[in-house]
Amino acid sequence: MKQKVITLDEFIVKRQMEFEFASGELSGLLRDLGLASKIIHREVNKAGLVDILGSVGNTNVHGETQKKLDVFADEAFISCLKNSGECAAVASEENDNIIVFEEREQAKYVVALDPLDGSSNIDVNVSVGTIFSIYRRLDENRAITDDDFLQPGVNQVAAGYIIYGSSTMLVYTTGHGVNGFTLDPSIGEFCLSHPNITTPTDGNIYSINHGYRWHYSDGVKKYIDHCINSDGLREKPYSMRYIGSMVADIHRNLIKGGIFMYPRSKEKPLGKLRLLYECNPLSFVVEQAGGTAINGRKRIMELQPTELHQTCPIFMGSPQMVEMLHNCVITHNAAKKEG
Ligand code: AHM
Ligand code: MG
Repeated sequence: MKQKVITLDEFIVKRQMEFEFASGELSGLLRDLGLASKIIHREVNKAGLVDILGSVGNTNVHGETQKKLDVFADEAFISCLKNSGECAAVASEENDNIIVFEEREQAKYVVALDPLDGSSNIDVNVSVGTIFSIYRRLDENRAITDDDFLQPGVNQVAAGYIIYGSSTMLVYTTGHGVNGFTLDPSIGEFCLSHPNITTPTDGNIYSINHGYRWHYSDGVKKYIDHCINSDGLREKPYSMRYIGSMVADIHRNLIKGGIFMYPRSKEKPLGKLRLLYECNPLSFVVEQAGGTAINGRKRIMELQPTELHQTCPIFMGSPQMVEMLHNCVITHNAAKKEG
């Protein structure tokens, strides 16, 4: 007998009832993020038609002006969050400063997001994603400032990602495990497809931009040597998989087991990936699935952010693999240097 389909909205409401004193605001916010992602899904799936229907900045056959997809995604999420009523302000990769919704100043939550991560992959039909992180404001009676966003990742009340891949999936956590929903485009609903995701404790995949290999720290180089089995500690090397869309790389490793790495390098001494809306939310998901996320030495979610767009080195995934990387960093890097 077929199982009953559980939609994202049904699941969120069901989960809300499991928490004492839950007032439904967070549930509303999650549903609105789900709605915005369906709009992005529709546009991402039309991306290949841009050449036929009109290129960026031009007017298409319907008389609509084409926008770059990352700008479109940014505007769609901000508009959905503004209308939601539960979000007081947004920090986005696309905007230098936070956007405060004056008319929502009583709302309890703020959202940090990367509306379209890996957007350079759009033109070549490779998976991209959205990443979101939700915090409670420090004080609802005080004007919103950057400080409401500059909270360590352990304070996140919910976080997740949407992957626009061979199918579109939304994966999120509120700190009680991780659940994944696949969009059924025929009914326009996210349906529970991956309940209680747990990541394997060990894996066979390492994901890193090998092109920068000689620019990484000694500890990371040692770990790469281990991955390719030049230390002879394993029977065979790990498989290297690197899409260049963080969401897609993390999603694959979460399900199959593996480690994702974006270390510091000579060109990028503080790494590339953004703490607030890339590293923290994905660390929350990975940890809730039983994985680990560190900057080489410290837990990502315990880092105290000081700037909205700050970056950090990141290593995340199956706990045994991250532990081995950590050992390499501790042993081979100069004192206090992270990854
Ligand atoms: P973006 O936010 O500008 O799209 O950049 C983030 C992306 C990640 O998705 C991916 O892991 C990384 O940049 C790839 O960078 P690189 O090409 O340096 O390996
Ligand atoms: Mg990004």
